[in-house]
Amino acid sequence: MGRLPELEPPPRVVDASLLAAVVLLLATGAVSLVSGRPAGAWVFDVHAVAGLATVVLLAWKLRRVRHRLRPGALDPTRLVSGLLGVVATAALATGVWWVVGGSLDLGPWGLLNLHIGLGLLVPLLLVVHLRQRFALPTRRSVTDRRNALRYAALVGSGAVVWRAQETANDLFDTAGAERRFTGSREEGSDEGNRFPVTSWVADDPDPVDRDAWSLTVDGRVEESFSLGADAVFGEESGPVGDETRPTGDEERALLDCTSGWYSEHDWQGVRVGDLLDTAGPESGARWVQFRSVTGYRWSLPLDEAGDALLATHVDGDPLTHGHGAPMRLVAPGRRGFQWVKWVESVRVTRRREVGEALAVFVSGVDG
Ligand SMILES: Nc1nc2c(c(=O)[nH]1)N[C@H]1C(S)=C(S)[C@@H](COP(=O)(O)O)O[C@H]1N2
Ligand SMILES: [Mo]
Repeated sequence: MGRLPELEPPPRVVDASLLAAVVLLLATGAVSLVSGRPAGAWVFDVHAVAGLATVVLLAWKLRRVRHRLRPGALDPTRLVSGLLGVVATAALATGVWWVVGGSLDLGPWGLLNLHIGLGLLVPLLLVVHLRQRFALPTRRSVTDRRNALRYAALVGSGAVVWRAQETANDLFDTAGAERRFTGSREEGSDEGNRFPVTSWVADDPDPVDRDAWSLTVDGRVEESFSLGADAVFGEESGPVGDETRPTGDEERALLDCTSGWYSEHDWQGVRVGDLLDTAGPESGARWVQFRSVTGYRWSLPLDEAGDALLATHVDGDPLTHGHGAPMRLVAPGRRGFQWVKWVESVRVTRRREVGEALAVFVSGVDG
């Protein structure tokens, strides 16, 4: 470790920095889950550099307190602290592991989901830990110029390691090298339905009977209407899975799932803008909500919704059930969880429904 101890700020400053780092990591982590456009790439960079700086902070902290965490010395308070140390270490390790190309098969979840889960556990344990042990840093240590310099060095080395990692990943051509700025890796682009099926939580409906299905457009519109399978797929349409081509529109778009993969395709279907033009939104209408047969739903701002597509086909092949047949939302620039599958309703609203964020998490749980 050599000169590292000289870099080490006083204990309470380290502790306060860890708290600040956790807040920053949680905030950037949360925002990163809904960022899918390159303009938001900095959020991922801040998350990564803060994570690397936290590795050093946590190492200092654990070295300082390790004597309190000996098995013989444990009481309930220290147990929480010890658990927090383990969970925080695991959260950092899984993040780093992902970046260098690691992966993990946990049934429906993967390494990135584990990283997110561990990251969400940290604040829960931290709240308990802080109630037991919180102490503010002294005023002097906060204004001490040496501490400011130590910080610059810490964040600076985080940034350097972050850059070096990109070079190393490229050099050794690891799975980590093909990451998008969101951290996601490519899977099955331009290969029709051959990309991962991701229905998180419990959304797993029976195949939707296309002939009994219809798409309803209603809400704050001049004229509501429904389209049956005939109108969407054409009169001579057979069962789902045939080669009938859609008569409508095409859009190239990239689906980027927060579990760590992305896939880019040409999607065919019905432009949402055309549906909205037909229905005629009332003045004051601002959102469009897309709802699945399962209750899963998400809203897009009215203007943006016009450019979205309700896809029936991918790369010319009819969507499979797993990918949302007969119809799924294609929302360019939005993260995968907003691409609602098995859509049966398009509703124009004035306000966004508060419960939809919750529905995304619990939809399908009741069967
Ligand atoms: N109804 C419904 N739509 C859904 C989901 C779901 O669980 N239920 N999962 C979402 C998530 S998290 C992603 S990444 C994409 C995945 O689409 P795919 O299964 O076609 O790859 O669908 C989204 N749409
Ligand atoms: Mo996802």
